[in-house]
Amino acid sequence: MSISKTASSKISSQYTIEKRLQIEHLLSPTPSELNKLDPGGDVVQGLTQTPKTLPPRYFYDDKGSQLFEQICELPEYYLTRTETAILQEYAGEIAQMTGECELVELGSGSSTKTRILLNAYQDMGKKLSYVPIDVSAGILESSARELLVDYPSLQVHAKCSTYELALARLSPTGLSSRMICFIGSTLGNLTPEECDRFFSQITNALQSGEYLLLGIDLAKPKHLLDAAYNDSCGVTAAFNLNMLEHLNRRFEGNFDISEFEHWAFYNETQQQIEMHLRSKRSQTIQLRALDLTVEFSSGETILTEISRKFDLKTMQQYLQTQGLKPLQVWTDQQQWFGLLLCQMQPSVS
Ligand code: AVJ
Repeated sequence: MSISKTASSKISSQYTIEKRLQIEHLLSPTPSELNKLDPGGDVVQGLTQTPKTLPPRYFYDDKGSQLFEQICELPEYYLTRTETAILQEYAGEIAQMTGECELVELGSGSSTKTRILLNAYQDMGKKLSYVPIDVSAGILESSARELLVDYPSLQVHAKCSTYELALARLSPTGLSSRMICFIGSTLGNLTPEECDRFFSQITNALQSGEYLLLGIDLAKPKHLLDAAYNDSCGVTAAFNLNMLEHLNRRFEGNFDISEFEHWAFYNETQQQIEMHLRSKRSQTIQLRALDLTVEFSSGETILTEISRKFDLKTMQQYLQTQGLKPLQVWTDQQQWFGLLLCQMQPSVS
């Protein structure tokens, strides 16, 4: 019977999970070592400048990653749903175009969308090798284990790391090619300057002929964007405020999250969502591990995230200037989200 067969093959694959799983910690998981490797210099820098800012990667402790998963399910947050639908429709085409390749995913989170790609490569009888990269150790390990149960031939080499560190440390792939997947429009979190730096890290990590799969959120009417970042259940607000709890734990801080509020809006001129935490009153906070004292005036804000909204044509031209040739662009009927497959060009020297 096919049901019991599937069940028994899942059970037997459990024994091979440890053999097929490798987890590398490039960010130290223990706080004492963390101070050496990850001193929070970016936090000090962001909180001592005017206006104050914090890097969006501090959203993603284990709780923040869970809150983000909840955001993806919100009716107002169309991004995940739309990109998933595009992937479902075109994953076969993507696998067809690249042939066998190792999938490297930046910001893998729950790896839910990645399954669509893995299915496509599996259906074509290709070898499956996956390198998930995420700053949240909890979600990285639990998703890797779930994948290994469901894909009995999959090899996973996970890296708990920032993108920068992981890209600089990619080991050579055993497969014919490699595709870096940067989906979910995380690119939107980068300023244009950070974007240039990021693409030079990508193109350094890729060999000529290898691939980048890029998912980007597209510009659209303001009311849709404002709603997507101000959901009626308050999940986005909780996600934003959780960054302060994460900093409290990580750097011995004393932020009181009831003294801050979520504030997000679409800046049409800059074509970006700007998400802030606003201080409800004047207050002083401390981050003892960073030896940092920060004064807030009433109403003062911390910019925690920008989320840029792109244009497909401009993005293709930009990628070309970065040495990445757009091979194919896919979008949904409403043109809300875009997926681009690019190929690393030989370097002209
Ligand atoms: C994961 C960066 C794509 O910008 O939409 C969701 C994060 N912030 N709601 C985004 C986020 C607020 C998300 N990205």
